[in-house]
Amino acid sequence: MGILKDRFKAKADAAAAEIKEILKENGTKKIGEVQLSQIYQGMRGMTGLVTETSYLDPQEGIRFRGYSIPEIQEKLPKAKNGNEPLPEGLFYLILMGELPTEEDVAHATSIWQRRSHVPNHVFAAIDALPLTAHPMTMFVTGIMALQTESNFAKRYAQGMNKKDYWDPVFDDAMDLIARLPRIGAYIYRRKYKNSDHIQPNGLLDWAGNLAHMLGYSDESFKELMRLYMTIHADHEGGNVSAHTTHLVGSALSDPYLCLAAGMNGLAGPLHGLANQEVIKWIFEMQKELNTDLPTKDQIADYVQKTLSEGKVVPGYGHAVLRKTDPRFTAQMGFGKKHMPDDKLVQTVWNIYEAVPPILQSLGKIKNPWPNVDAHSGSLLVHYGLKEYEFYTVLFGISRSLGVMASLIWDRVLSFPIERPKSVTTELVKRWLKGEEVDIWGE
Ligand code: AMX
Repeated sequence: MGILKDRFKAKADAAAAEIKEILKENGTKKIGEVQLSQIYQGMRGMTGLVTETSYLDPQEGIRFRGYSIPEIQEKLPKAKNGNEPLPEGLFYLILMGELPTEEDVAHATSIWQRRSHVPNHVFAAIDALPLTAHPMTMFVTGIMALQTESNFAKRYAQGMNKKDYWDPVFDDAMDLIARLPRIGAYIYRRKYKNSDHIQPNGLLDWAGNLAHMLGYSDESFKELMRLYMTIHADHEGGNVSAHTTHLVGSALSDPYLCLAAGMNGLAGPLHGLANQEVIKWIFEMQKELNTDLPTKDQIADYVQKTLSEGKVVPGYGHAVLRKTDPRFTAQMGFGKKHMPDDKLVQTVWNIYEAVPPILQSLGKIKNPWPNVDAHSGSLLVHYGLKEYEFYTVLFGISRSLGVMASLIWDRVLSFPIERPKSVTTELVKRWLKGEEVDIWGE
């Protein structure tokens, strides 16, 4: 652990000095204007955050420290005999800002293997919920129960120097990431497999072990988990799960409290829950049309029906992206390689042809193209993981990599408590009339 932490601190000190210099010279420069409509409409297009780990280009999609999805697929180390990137490598890349060696990735794997023990009271807390509880409710409960283990909370209570905050945050982040696969798999086996739990295999990589504990021994399912955990990890800082984790962290809430908060945001249907909504929507379409391979015309009619009922087409659209999500394309590549004849996967591809022109024709949707969630469920169903309510937990385990890496950076850079100004419509009306009002909160 020491090596990674020391290396990180050296990088962070250099970055902090550089930022200080940038701000000294340029701190008063304007980076944009805020229009009245933006504060009513989700602050879309308003730059308000610094997130070091990744940047989302509206046309190209996500870049992790400058590397696109095809690039990380090529450059990140793989498991022995595997072809997909190991999420340990992605974590190293976004945390450290440079590509890891095979050795760096093996080191991260061994840290997470060593730190993966989940105390019994966490399982007891999950068990206290009825089986009918949503898996995301169980997941957040598990994370909250695990908060008893927070190094940051303990050291803060003892009294610590501000300069040291990042150190226990780093440890908490590593502990949390190490333990989440066990918690996720426990929830899955409890809810869907009669609590027939599978003990971790201490020799497997992080995502491979998750696959094993879920109960899927197929090598290509392990590969899917590696790809899945890598591509869902981070999507710059403004999305609901990342922004929430960052916001809560700015109050110096410990990483467990922050991640639980972020995961509650991920559980919303416009964000991470969309992956379950996509498969639910396709299953309902198959049932209604009485076929497991609807034609493109049938799909088009079904989309029109969904829209006429005032619902969104799940898996399509994005607040920032304006092209097909490269995370969708990466999963399509996996499907073409491992299961090209799967009818559900083919249906996802047919939906990809049918939906964009319809959404485009409405004229109001800024991005008619598929996002990550349009594809993920179909690959899981192929291996037998049909219990779609569980899907967002998988997204959450992966997302922990990005939001925890960012939280470590937030603390090492001493970002202050986040507190944007808000106004009332009453104040806006008075401002529009030309009255002297404190609209800027200065
Ligand atoms: N189906 C139907 N209508 C859609 C739509 C879709 N897939 N995507 C956007 N719209 C509608 C919006 O609801 C909005 O309608 P309104 O003006 O009547 O309120 C209008 O088009 C304009 O929206 P927008 O500016 O294009 O999108 P946004 O930035 O407000 O929202 C998102 C982005 C993702 C919430 C939206 O596209 C959506 O609801 N998609 C479906 C849910 C989904 O797939 N979410 C997952 C996103 C990825 C992730 O976080 N995991």
